[in-house]
Amino acid sequence: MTHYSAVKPPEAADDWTIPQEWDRYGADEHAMWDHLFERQTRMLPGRVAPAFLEGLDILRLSKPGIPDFTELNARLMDATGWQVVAVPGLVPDAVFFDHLANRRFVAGRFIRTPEQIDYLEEPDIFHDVFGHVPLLANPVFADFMQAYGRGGQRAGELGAIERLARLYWYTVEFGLIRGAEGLLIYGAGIVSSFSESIFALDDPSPNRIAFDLGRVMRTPYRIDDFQQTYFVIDSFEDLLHQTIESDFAPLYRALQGTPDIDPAAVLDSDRVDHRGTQHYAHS
Ligand code: HBI
Ligand code: FE
Repeated sequence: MTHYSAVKPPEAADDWTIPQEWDRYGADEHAMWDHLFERQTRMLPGRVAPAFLEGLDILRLSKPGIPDFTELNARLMDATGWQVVAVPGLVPDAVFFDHLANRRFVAGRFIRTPEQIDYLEEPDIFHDVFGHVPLLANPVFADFMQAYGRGGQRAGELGAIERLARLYWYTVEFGLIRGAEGLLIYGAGIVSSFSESIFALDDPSPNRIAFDLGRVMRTPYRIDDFQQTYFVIDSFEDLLHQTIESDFAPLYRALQGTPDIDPAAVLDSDRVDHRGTQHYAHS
């Protein structure tokens, strides 16, 4: 859950969107995109879900540098009916969910500076577009994201936004998936980060535990460092079925009053791929 007192900037529309103004990016900004793109695409093969690499093709656009949303959207619309829209920064939950429910993904239009290359607080266009858009070209994942938006609209009424935000965090942002020869990454927060792409898969420190919806909804997360636990899905179909095709209201009720689970903990009921040493978190 995002805690901030957001005031809509006057240049934004009622739905918080702003024009991308692609012509206004400078050469240094395009060069930053190219550098990040090259660094990630060199490292990701063999570490990322094949669906991500398939989706990456739609980001290889005719102009160099930062993708022009007009061009990107033509391809994304063809693939799955999704669109990318520019926003000034974090938007209120209800606005965010409304866009997702209508197959629009909100993206920051600014790009990080050299000083922010490996850590920034607000999502920039590299995280939002490189990290999130490739999987939006996958039909199953695209449906999951829309269903998440619809679930968000209902969670607001049920006072369960934080539970749903945990689901997003441990899947869309920091999810792992079982591949034929081992675990792979797919979460946007991992695939857009050089260091976490390695840490999440190779480091002995974090736990890697099979995804379980109720378990995830009881697990708080940290936003300012590597995760202490990653959750592993079997497939995007399985994620879609475990989440969307069920009504969350009974689950929210069942979870009411249950204590949160320490983000570093492993439970007896967990299906464990790797029990983390947690040496990173304690160092
Ligand atoms: N706004 N721009 C933007 N990007 C996000 O990922 C985002 C947001 N607002 C709210 C939000 N995410 C989350 O709090 C929801 O998933 C709960
Ligand atoms: Fe993100």
